[in-house]
Amino acid sequence: MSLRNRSAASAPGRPWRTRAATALVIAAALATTAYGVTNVTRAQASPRVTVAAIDPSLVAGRGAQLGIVEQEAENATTNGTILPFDPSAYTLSGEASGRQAVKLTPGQYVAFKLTQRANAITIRYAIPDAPNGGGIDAPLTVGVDHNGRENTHPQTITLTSKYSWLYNQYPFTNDPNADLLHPDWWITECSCVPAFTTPPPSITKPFRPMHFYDEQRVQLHNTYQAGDVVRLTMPADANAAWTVIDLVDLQQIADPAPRPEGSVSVTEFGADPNGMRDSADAFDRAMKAPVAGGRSSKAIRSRSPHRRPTAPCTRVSASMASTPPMAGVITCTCRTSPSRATSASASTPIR
Ligand SMILES: [Ca+2]
Repeated sequence: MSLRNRSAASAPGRPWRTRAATALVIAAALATTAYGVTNVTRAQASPRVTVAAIDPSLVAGRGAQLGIVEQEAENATTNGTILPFDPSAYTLSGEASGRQAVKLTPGQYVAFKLTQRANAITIRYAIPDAPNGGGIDAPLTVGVDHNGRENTHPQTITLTSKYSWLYNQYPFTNDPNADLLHPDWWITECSCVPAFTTPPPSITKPFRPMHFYDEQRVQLHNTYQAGDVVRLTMPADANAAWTVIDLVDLQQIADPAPRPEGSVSVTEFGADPNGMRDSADAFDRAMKAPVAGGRSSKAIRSRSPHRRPTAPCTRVSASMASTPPMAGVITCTCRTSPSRATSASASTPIR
């Protein structure tokens, strides 16, 4: 805008300098907020849906349609700290979608306004590692602002860093206190080969922390509508020093699929329907059932009346559905003739 236009655009009695100064103050305030000041509530004027942190219009028609609405935490409402944009390696921002995230301390929250109905949420988060590696568990409260009431039906979930946090050089380690795994490798930190450098360079520990984020899926108490607000709060008495929220995926998940007649359920073999306990042995026991002439063999015969197995199942596999409530899927491959194999699957919800 030229000076002339600036003058013309100014309101009577309010020179453009004043307006410009006001704009600068507002811009400065926004910039301060955007680049991370704690205890400043960042209000979400309107929910901003993105795909991998970019405008959905830029990827329209590309990729699978998963029925997921994604919002970045840095665009949501929060009284935590918005981590500044930073693409640097080995930083929480650098590994975050959009290279930004929200850092909460105990008592702080980040809140996402729904743009369409949803009954489930996937949370991408990071929490600190244990001092000597191995991860920690920490709580996070998931509630919904609904019908004018804040944080209705809160449920406290357990986040974990047991499956995140790697350090050092390939093939990496979970030990933040480890020395260089390959001191005879050239590294960028000193632009040298430490083992062949005199005096030896000082290497900061933990060396190259990475792989900070994990995800957790949560089924909400109800189906909520556009305008309702999903609020993630770090409990005031949380044991972790901080919790970083990168993004959430909101979705309306279907009811559990009906259990196929004659199928087996992995829960009958001890699988944990909440996904909190290792259920691998239960899946193994369920998969062995067809070989032992169990009910899933009947299912295969009933589903394939013209492909009656002439021999027991020779190979089985199992998988979990990607959305809650998780469904265990058992797939058996049976030989129907010496030269031909067919497959059948038994799928059942395990909630
Ligand atoms: Ca993010």
